[in-house]
Amino acid sequence: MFPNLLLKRAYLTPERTALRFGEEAWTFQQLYNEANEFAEKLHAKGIQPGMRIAILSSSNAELVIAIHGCLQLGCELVMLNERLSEVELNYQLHDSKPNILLVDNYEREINYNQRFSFHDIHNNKRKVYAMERDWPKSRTISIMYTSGTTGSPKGVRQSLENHAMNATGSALHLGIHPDDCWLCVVPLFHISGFSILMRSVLYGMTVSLHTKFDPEKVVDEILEGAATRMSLVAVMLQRIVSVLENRNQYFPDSFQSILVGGGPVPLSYLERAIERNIPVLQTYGMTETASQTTTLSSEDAIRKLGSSGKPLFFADVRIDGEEKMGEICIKGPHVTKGYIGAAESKKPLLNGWLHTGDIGYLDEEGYLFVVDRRSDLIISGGENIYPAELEQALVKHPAVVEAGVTGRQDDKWGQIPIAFVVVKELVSIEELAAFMKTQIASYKLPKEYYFIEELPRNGANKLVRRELLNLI
Ligand code: S0N
Ligand code: AMP
Ligand code: MG
Ligand code: MG
Ligand code: MG
Repeated sequence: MFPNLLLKRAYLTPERTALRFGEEAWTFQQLYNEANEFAEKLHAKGIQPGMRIAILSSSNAELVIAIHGCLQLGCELVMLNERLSEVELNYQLHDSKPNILLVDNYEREINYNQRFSFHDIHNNKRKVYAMERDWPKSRTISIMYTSGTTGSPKGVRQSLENHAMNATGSALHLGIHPDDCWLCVVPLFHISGFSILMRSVLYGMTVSLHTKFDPEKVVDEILEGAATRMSLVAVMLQRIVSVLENRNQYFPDSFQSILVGGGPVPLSYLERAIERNIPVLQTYGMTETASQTTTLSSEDAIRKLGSSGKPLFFADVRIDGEEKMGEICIKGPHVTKGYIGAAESKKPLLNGWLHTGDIGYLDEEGYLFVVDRRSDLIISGGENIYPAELEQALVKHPAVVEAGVTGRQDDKWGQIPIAFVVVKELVSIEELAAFMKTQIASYKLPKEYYFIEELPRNGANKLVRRELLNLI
């Protein structure tokens, strides 16, 4: 058993600031009180411990209270990506079958038979529930969907042990200071953001939460000395560095570190960041590992530029294959125990190791270099796009017989998806694009379409996506 995280934290450091959002702030005691109230009101709606709750919300204080409220009641969370299309969200709801769906506002275009807004819950009466002082380590805290090579996203379970051991390994690596404040501009529905909330309750650390990523605001807050840590993807780092360059400013020495991950980080971004006194630490992590697995240390930041560092204390990494370079495999208490829904029977581990599909190598000193991503995965601005998902959506159009999608390098997003279609009747690009808009989140939409005679296939008749770009 582990302690009830927020209860324990509110007992240890009740007066410390837990959360800042806009002009408002909450101590850990206040956060606990509001979370407990939310839990009682949920309970009065008939929600019982052990139930599953899906949440669709942008990052705001109400979401943080709702997350902790659901956890206090003993429920598990399905964190929905608010950028997804209705079709994609319906798939995840159908797959996870939550007892209720919570939304931050009524305008959300998503229906569910048991749907409540945060407001509905706040307006409800209270009903006392049996608060648990200890939580089983194996308890599922969160479920996040991550796409697979087959095209259907899988719901990944992140247990209490996964989160707690990850946050502990992170702290052993980065160190913690009582005055630390972690700026959260990455989404709470991704593990990049959710892990910040977990670190906060385990460390007694303040989170400064922003709804929208605004690099100017981020720089202002850091120059005021109001935040000491942050998590970013490469695109966001680039925007922050550009602001500093334009204003000819530098990060203050009091700022501790930025974790940069979620996809490859161009060396030039890292160099420009260091130039602006930004302590950047490249990190390699994923949904299946409740965030970080390896992270560079500040003392190695320059000497090992481009490396994602060494495994955190409890984590282990090995390279599978005959050569120096091969598939990155991960072991440790932060690795998921498995999936839910349609993917429930899929075993995440092979002989105790998570096979990531990512390609990399460990140098002679044991530092990880991630060289290539898992098969065919396109990462645009830190968001994953699986070609198979777009291909399946494209062929749903009556004119499309076959489709192939691949990624192309892009200065703005890192990579962008490009679509190739074989059609049986005349159809315009505009029509295809409009159709795709009804199926797929806008950040995933193909940026270009090409009509081709046939898809490049190998001897086994399998689509060879990397040959698609040669066709244009
Ligand atoms: C980069 C972000 C902030 C861009 O969003 P922005 O600028 O706010 O855009 P919007 O105003 O919302 O939309 C404007 C138009 O741009 C399109 N768009 C938005 N995002 C993208 C995108 N990524 N790619 C392509 N287009 C995009 C919109 O669709 C809109 O277009 P129209 O008008 O046509 O609709 C935003 O994308 C963002 O927040 N990205 C980061 C997401 C993230 O956190 N990813 C990480 C996921 N991975 C993990 O969590 C595992 C790794 C991990 O844990 C980690 C990662 C990083 C750091 C630390 C860790 C850790 O281990 O702790
Ligand atoms: P997600 O599936 O959203 O959890 O994202 C995890 C994936 O992002 C990994 O499997 C990698 O493909 C990629 N990724 C994460 N960190 C890095 C990194 N430091 N360098 C390169 N790719 C990364
Ligand atoms: Mg994924
Ligand atoms: Mg996004
Ligand atoms: Mg069709």
